[in-house]
Amino acid sequence: MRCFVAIELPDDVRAALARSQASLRQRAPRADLRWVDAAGLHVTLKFLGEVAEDRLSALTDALRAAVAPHAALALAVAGLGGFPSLGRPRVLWAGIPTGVAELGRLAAAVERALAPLGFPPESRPFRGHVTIARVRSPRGIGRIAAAIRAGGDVDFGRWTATDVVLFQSRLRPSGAVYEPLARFALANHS
Ligand code: 2AM
Repeated sequence: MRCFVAIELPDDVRAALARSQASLRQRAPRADLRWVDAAGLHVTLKFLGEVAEDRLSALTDALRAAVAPHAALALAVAGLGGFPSLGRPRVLWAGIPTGVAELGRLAAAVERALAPLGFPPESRPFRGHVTIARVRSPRGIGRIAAAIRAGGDVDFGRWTATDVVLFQSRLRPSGAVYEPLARFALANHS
């Protein structure tokens, strides 16, 4: 099964992001984007790819141990941008301006714990973000970029993340559907 490790967003943050997606879509109706369904918006910590079912218990044990020493995370989502750039984006994202260092340490701990299980570390540095759309082709992207630039630094809200989730990603013709397989509590000290 195809899996990844992520932090879920609370309903109000997902709703604020969904409003922003709808407004961008309205301003650039011809843009060739695949919008991430609001229910599936998340902060990826580590993409695992294919995981054999008989490796799941080793994986969950390693994740539980890696996550447990880290404190609950005060996070915020604000601002929109594009990877690799807003001028020529492949992905549109919402940023994480608060809790970046802690989130990076958590992602690094997850990577270290999973490397011995055969999940290779990323070559690129971790940049916490919420993917809101994937670009299919550059058609109409200029208007999206202009709308994002004109919109300024939109605030989508803040919350304290108390756990990390192992998700299964099922690829459907209508887009990926994400199902939580296991949750790992962050420590409740601050
Ligand atoms: P993203 O948010 O940066 O796009 C589930 O597919 C999650 O895993 C996505 O949110 C995606 O992160 C992340 N991911 C990282 N590498 C991936 C890859 N090679 N294929 C699919 N998803 C990947």
